[in-house]
Amino acid sequence: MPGVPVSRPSEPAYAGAGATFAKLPLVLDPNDLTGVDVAIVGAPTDDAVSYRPGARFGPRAIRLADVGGGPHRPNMDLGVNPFDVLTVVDYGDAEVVPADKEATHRAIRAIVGEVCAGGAVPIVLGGDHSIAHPDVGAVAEHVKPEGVGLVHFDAHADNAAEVFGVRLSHGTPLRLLVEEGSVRGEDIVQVGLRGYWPDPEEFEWARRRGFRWHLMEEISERGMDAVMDDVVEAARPWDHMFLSFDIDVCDPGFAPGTGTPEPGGITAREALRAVRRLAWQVGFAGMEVVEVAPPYDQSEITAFLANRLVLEALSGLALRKLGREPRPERSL
Ligand SMILES: [Mn+2]
Repeated sequence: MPGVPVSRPSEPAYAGAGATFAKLPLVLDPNDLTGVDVAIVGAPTDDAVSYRPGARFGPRAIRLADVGGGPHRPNMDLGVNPFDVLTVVDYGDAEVVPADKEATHRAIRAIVGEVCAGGAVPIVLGGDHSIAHPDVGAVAEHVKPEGVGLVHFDAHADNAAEVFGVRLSHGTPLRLLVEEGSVRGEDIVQVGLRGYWPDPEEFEWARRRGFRWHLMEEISERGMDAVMDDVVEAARPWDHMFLSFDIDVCDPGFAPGTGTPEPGGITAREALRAVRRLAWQVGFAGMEVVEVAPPYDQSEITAFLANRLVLEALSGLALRKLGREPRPERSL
């Protein structure tokens, strides 16, 4: 097992000095990524938000939202313990520079690139959504000349040219990724959009570039499973998928701890099921969970949900690696 253990084996979740995800071993040296399947990486930055700050505290809160004592998590819906199947480590945080978005994004791009170069799949804990530009960009750079498609869960389309006149914002990462050629618009599928932002011109821009999106209204009409059928079908032909999960796609009742909440979103159950299914049926080359802002959280509701989204993703990837169907723990 690569890395340094951060706890004694019998410690419960609330004990111990180590604060890695699921008490996973800590790896800080890229040479120690050999043989690692998935590396958890923190991107603790919120300098690019347009409303309430606080997502810089997201990675720490997501790591600590844990009721188990370590990496033993048999998923009862899939019948797999991801940590038995995958070698997973916590690769620490990007070396962010407070108040310097450009330097912070360079650091995020570098650390995600290191994970990819080491042969591991990065799961990035945000951080505001501006980090999608460097983290998706790093994965896209790594898989070249193959392409990467993006499944993007969010209340907001994040496709604006600028927000309050600012180009490097948490509302612009998709525009930046498409314009620089990291992702083609036709390889982007968005889920859960709703509310009053962005403007029709931004949607028109996205339409012209072949973006597909499923409004929350469509989810209400057709149901989440039917919409996810379409998402899986759209993503399967891609060379690689990046799964971008903005926690504000969930209803603020399920995810109050976020900077720009938008009422009327998907439930925690729908979110967990969607991520589990995508990881299992499509697989991914990278993932991020962004916009968890602990200062607005209540009873760690949002942090726990984000933590479990990562566990569902790992469980789905593990089942995919085993190449078998789910074996749910049903009674007879
Ligand atoms: Mn977003």
